[in-house]
Amino acid sequence: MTDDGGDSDRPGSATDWIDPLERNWLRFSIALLVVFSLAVGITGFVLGFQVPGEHDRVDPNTVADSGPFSEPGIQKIGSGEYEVYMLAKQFFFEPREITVPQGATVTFHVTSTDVQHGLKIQDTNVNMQIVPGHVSTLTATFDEAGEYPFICHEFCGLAHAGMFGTLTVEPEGE
Ligand SMILES: [Cu+2]
Repeated sequence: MTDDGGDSDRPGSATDWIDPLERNWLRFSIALLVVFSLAVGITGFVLGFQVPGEHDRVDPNTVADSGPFSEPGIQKIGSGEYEVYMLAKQFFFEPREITVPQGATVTFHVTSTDVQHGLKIQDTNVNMQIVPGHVSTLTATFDEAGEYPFICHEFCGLAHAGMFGTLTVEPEGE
């Protein structure tokens, strides 16, 4: 057997034998990784964009029996600030009608008592998965009066299509 360790066709530098096109694609790929890592890092830790929180763990079998989820609905917690505790279950939201005044900042706490659901409130940043055992939390501000339909966007069974509701933002001064 011959020893091919001293291949005389290869120049000395470790990268010289890489095709220039391939080398440029490698550089491009590494640059993309750096850009994406920075984008994720900056949006997540500097701008505070976070996926819906999963910090609150609950028992889906008992969550509706006591605590805030036993009386789902909206509560005022400060000037212009509201909190909504909402249950998603086959096949409706509780509450399915929510009314807030214009300019209200609303924090939604949503959990499921059965299977996985979703909550998407049209024209807002509220779009989350509702996983049994977790409380999903997200805050939105409603500056424009009108009706904001919300739907379950995670197929949850036969009557999934009927799982919707409405958030109404009442104009100021009414
Ligand atoms: Cu559904």
